[in-house]
This record gives sequence, C-alpha cells and structure tokens, in this order.
Amino acid sequence: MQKAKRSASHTPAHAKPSAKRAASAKPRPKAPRAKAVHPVELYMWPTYNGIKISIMLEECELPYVIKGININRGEQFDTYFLSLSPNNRIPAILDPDGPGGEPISVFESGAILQYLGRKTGKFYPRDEWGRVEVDQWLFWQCAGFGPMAGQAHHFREYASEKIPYAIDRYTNEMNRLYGVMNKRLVHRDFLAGDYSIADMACWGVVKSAHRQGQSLEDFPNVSAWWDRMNARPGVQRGSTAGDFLRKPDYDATKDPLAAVHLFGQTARS
Ligand SMILES: N[C@@H](CCC(=O)N[C@@H](CS)C(=O)NCC(=O)O)C(=O)O
Repeated sequence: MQKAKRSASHTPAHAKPSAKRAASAKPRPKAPRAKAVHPVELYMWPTYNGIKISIMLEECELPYVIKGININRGEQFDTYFLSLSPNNRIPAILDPDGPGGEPISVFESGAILQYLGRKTGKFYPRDEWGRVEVDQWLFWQCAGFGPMAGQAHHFREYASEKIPYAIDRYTNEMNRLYGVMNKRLVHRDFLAGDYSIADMACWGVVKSAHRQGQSLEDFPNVSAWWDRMNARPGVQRGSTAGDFLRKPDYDATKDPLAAVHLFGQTARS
C-alpha cells in the first residue's frame, strides 16, 4: 500500500511502549504471543473537524498515530489521501484492525465517530433509544452547527470582500444554533444523555465562538458545558494532539497560499 506523501506523523504518548517495561530483564514464563496492536491512522489537520476524532481516540485510549494532511498546502488532493477520503476533506481514518480483522478506511467525521463508538462500545450507546438520541445531536452538529460555523468564519474572516448580507446571515444563524444548544442543555450536563460523541463533535466549534461573532456569556448553559468538557483529560489531550503539525502562531486567514488551496475549488480541482 502506498504511503501518504509529505505527511508529518506522530504517535501520542499513551500509544508508545513504556520505558519501565523495556528495562525489566527478568526471564518470564512463556505466555501465548499477544496479538500485535496496529494503531489507527488518523489523517487530519488540527481544525475543528480533525480535533473531534483525536478527542474520541484519546477518550477511548485507542492506540493511534496522526498523519498530517496540510489542507493549507493542498495535501487533501494527494492521490493516496483521496483514496481514503474522496471528498478531499479531513478527517479520515485507516483502521488496520477493522471488521473481521481487515483494514477499513472511513471518511466524514460523523461516520468516523460512530464507527469508533461501535468498535469500542464507548461514548455511543448500544440501545436504540440512546443511540437515536446521540445520532440526532451528532447530525445536528455535522449538518448544521459545523457547516454554518464554517460559513461564518469564511465571510467574517477569510473573504477579501466583506459582504454584510452574508456576514449577517451566518452570524445570525450561529446565534440561533447556540440558542438551540443552550436550551437543550437546561438541566442537562451533556447533549444526549451521558457524555458522548455528540459532545465531542461540538467542542471545536464552541472553541471558536468568538470567530462566529458569539459570546458564551450569552449562553450560560453552553458555557457550563464548555467548562465540563475542558475538565476531561481526554478532551485536553485530544484537542491538542495535532498541535505539533503547525506553528503555534500560524493563522490561515492571513496566509494567501491557504486561500489558493482552500477556495475556488470546482469538480476539476
Ligand atoms: N463534512 C466533513 C467536513 C470536513 C471538512 O470540512 N474539513 C475541512 C477542514 S475543517 C477540510 O478538510 N478542508 C479542506 C478543503 O476545503 O479543501 C466532515 O464532517 O468530516
């Protein structure tokens, strides 16, 4: 199999063999050979869609390795990446231990979260009532909260021409969506029963609320949810796992090369 070109790769700390274990030299009784652990390959860039998956992998404590796809330099169009993600969007995963022990690749962040939830039995209920609850809020994020935030970022920050109609439309729509989330979180700690993949999906958008013209002070239940999310070590690790891929002060809105690769895409791109 071909390897992704120009991808920075990184294995998170918990996936590496422990130094203590390696140092112990005592002979041990022969145990049946353990099955080799093949880490899940996560193809991402540290954006709100990529971070959803590193949070889930950390929360599940699944061994994984990050393969950087620099979307600001056009790596989402590399042939190998397109074979995993034909929509030329991050994130995608390759799980070498998929169903029946066969490798499987998955693209679309919602589908990846559901796949990892089914694989591990974590953060995605098995019973139909609980699962439907999570699916509704997961799709709410993937089809509304996320894409509308993307449009708000585009017209408020990236577009060279400032179009008041477009800015108002997406700023207002984000305001409406934060209102929906705020109502949902009245008397609830998380969006869909226990903490789940639906909450993980929302983290990256809420992190950038200011970029969407919103303040969490206007949405106290979202603000309390935000604090609960950030108290979780898995969220802390997962939301920063991909930071090594880019310079800390990098700002895509000020990078003219990023605009070349991200905007004006057509079927011929
Ligand atoms: N519906 C997709 C959206 C993914 C998406 O928009 N990814 C952005 C980064 S946040 C991307 O890869 N952009 C590359 C491009 O626009 O070419 C998902 O949920 O996975």
